[in-house]
Amino acid sequence: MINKDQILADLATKQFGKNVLSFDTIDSTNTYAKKLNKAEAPHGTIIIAEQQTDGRGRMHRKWVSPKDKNLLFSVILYPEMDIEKISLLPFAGSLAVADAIESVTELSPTCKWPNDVLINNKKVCGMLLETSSGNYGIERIILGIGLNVNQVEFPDDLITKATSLTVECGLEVDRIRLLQKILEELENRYEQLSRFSAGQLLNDWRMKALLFGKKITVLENEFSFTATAIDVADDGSLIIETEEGRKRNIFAGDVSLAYR
Ligand code: BT5
Repeated sequence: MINKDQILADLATKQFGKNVLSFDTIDSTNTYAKKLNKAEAPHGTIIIAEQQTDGRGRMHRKWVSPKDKNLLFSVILYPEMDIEKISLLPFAGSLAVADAIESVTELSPTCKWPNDVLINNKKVCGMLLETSSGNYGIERIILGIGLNVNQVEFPDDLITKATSLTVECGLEVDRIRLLQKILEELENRYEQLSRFSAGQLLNDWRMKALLFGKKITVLENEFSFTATAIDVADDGSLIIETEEGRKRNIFAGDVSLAYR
């Protein structure tokens, strides 16, 4: 089981990952994180598990992952930034994961709006951000990350759309080193977002995004339509052009999206 000492050895962060709660089996690292107060789980705390019995995706979807193979963790954040920047945290997250993969392996991942990481057009990582509000707006964010690392077999319904690092590079990947790198990249991106204008982060994300100019299928309220992805706006929404030539912005909480 991945433990705290392994993670802390050589971890080059200030806060991220310095407090670790690690489990063999848990329902969901995000669900567990929600039950903790700030004293138990300060900013940068991570909850990590080898297996989840109720791993969650967005919009009540499931995240499935075999035991001992992948990375399943949540980072607890008490963000001191305004709401506009908070809504860009998925970009910080996916960029951090993509950069970490690139530096630990020879692979070249891409980012899919809003918060997936793909390799060869298959999903290798997904993120679930959950917020809780206090008297002064958003108080806490739980950033849940599921990354397929050393998984070789996939259930039938995922075979065509999911992959792992080991499938793509043919080697077993050191999960500890990768986790440390993700935490380091994530802390750097988090600081970049809180200190500087969001443009820098979005520009870096654009460089890793394959989407622009591509035809996509947008599923909105059970209604699907075809459009072309144009760009990501400063608020993190996706600018699309419909087949009728109308430009509009779509928001991550409202839609699902597939490449065509
Ligand atoms: C996500 O949702 O991609 C968010 C996944 C977040 C998982 C982490 S694990 C640690 C933390 N604790 C949790 O309980 N969750 C977080 P979404 O975009 O809705 O994608 C979900 C869809 O991805 C599913 O409906 C499947 O089609 C697909 N999927 C499920 N498991 C997968 C896997 N291991 N690899 C690739 N795709 C998967």
